[in-house]
Amino acid sequence: MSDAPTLYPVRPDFAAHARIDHARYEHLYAESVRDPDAFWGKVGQRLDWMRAPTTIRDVSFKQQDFRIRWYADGELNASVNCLDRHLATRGDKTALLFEPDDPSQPARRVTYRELHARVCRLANALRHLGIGKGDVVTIYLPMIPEAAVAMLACARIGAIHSVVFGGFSPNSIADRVGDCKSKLIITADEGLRGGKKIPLKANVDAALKLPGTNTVETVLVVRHTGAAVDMQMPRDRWYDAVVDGQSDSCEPERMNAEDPLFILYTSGSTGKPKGVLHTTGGYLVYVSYTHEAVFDLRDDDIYWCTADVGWVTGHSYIVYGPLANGATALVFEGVPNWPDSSRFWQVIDKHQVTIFYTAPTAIRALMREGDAPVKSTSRKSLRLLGTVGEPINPEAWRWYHDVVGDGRCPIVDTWWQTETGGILISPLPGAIDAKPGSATKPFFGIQPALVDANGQILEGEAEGNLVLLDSWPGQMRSVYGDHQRFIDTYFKTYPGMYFSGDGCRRDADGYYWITGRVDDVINVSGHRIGTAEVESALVAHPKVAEAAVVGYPHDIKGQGIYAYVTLIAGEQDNDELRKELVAWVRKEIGPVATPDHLQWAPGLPKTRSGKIMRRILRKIAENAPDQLGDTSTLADPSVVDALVRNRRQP
Ligand code: 6R9
Repeated sequence: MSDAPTLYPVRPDFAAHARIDHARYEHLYAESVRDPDAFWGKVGQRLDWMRAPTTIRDVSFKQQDFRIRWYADGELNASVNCLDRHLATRGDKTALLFEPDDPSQPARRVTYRELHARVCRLANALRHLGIGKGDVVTIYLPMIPEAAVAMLACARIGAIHSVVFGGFSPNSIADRVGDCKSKLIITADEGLRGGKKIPLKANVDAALKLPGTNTVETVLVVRHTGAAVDMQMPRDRWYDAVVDGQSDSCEPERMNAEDPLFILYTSGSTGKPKGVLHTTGGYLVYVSYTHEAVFDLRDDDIYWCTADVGWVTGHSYIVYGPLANGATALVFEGVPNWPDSSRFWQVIDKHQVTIFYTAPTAIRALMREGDAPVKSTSRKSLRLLGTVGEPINPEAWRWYHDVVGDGRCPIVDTWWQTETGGILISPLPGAIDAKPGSATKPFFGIQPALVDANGQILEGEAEGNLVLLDSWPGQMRSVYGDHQRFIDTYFKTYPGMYFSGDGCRRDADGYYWITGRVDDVINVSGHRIGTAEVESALVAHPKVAEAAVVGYPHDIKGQGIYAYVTLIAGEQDNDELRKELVAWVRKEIGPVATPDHLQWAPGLPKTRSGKIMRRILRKIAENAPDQLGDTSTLADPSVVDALVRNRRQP
């Protein structure tokens, strides 16, 4: 691998037809930071406004007069921008192309006209059920077209949606429903993934027995697998029954640009997951523009993003960005390795996918299966590949490029976050030479900087913490119900700057290389898990006295979850209890948070003030006991020896 190229220049054949070439990128970037009002004013015109904005940018990251407002006097409706405005020109174009979990079941196409009608029917039904502007609707659905229908129906009537990933447990649903005081939940009887059934309705039932969830008046249930489920009348209603008979036109709510569009819960370094709040105008401008520019979108593209709508990638780059752009987006219910590890590539051939956007963890898992499952398919339709969710290691990047893309397709490695709404750092495929493992250069209007621990901005080649010096339209606006937490979490560490929580290096060419989280967030297969969440799940078990959780390098998942557990006095550790605790965390949070390794810890390394020294625990988990560093400030240095002796052997 040592002689493998480190630079993949823009392909001239790609650049020749690309929307943005190198010169145009440089020109537009300079303009976007010199005069953001003019730049974003112009970009904002890509949407249909009910009232065109006259103010574009109104931002201060300073504590005293903190505000983030974009297009603040504009009015629009997101569903109108994703649906109605396409009807005249693209009514019969496929909006959503649904590929079910089971490949023997037929794929389904939903045209823009049908999607519009389905969204209107559900929107009318929701209004009929008493849902209106500002109410919160929780969506807990599998990857089926109804997920997009539900999101857009909320947008149509000004309700705020909160999508909860189908892999979360009843406890996690209850936490999220309780936090945002949801009035209605849209779910399905069951989900399907890799041939396995996921009891979505039963999970909702269990969640609604938990305290704090009594705001929920109605549960709409999509009949998906046809499984028998408990229906508790009058709370539970079949989706079909309430939607059938509704009119397929629905007057859209006039929304202010800064009215909330959705909440999405994400893990941070402390406490419970926070409800990241995105608003309507700036978000939609930003996701539609980045989707078009980064993926060099053309009208005849078949675009496939493999994310789940339960994560921000599904919100921005399956639903809102692509549909605002009138694109055809593939919605895939299944998994990469079922019925076999050729599934992704078979789906690409079946639907003639041209743009494919997935996560490094999937690439690494499939790479491990060798080239044959890829080579048995054509993939000739592909013209562009993308990745998101975590740093991609150069080996996986090259395999993706050489084997999946046959050396023919550029790769866009897109860095962004739930909080950023859309892509902030990424190559534009016709403009920026790629380097495997680097997200390369900032998007228009994005001003990244690296700072040291004291907040000093580092110039030139440097490594530090990644901050953003100025706002962009897709930026989150608040933590739902706790605006101060928003300011404290993101703007206090380095006053006047947005702190991403990521570490990053900038090379001599000005390319950005994200090195991973520098806070107590673990990135497991591209899913963010707060160490504090796993710890509080563990200590909720009656036999656990204390727990400390860290991330460690994992070949496929990027990072794995390593839990150190101290039992209460008198409890005996054994393999059975270990399994029980792992299952307990799965049940408390969901399968995404399953610890990969659980080590018994008679004691945890703590400072004299009682703070757990995670630095040491991370080194032990990494199997690097020779790099523990200074342990002299520990209250009891001897606990470290015991942990080192009993550490995981890779
Ligand atoms: C979109 C999304 C955000 C965190 C982020 C960073 C990591 C995402 C990345 C990447 C390196 C990339 N991350 N994309 N790291 N290269 N291309 O994933 O949002 O779930 O909020 O995660 O993911 O650590 O801070 P989210």
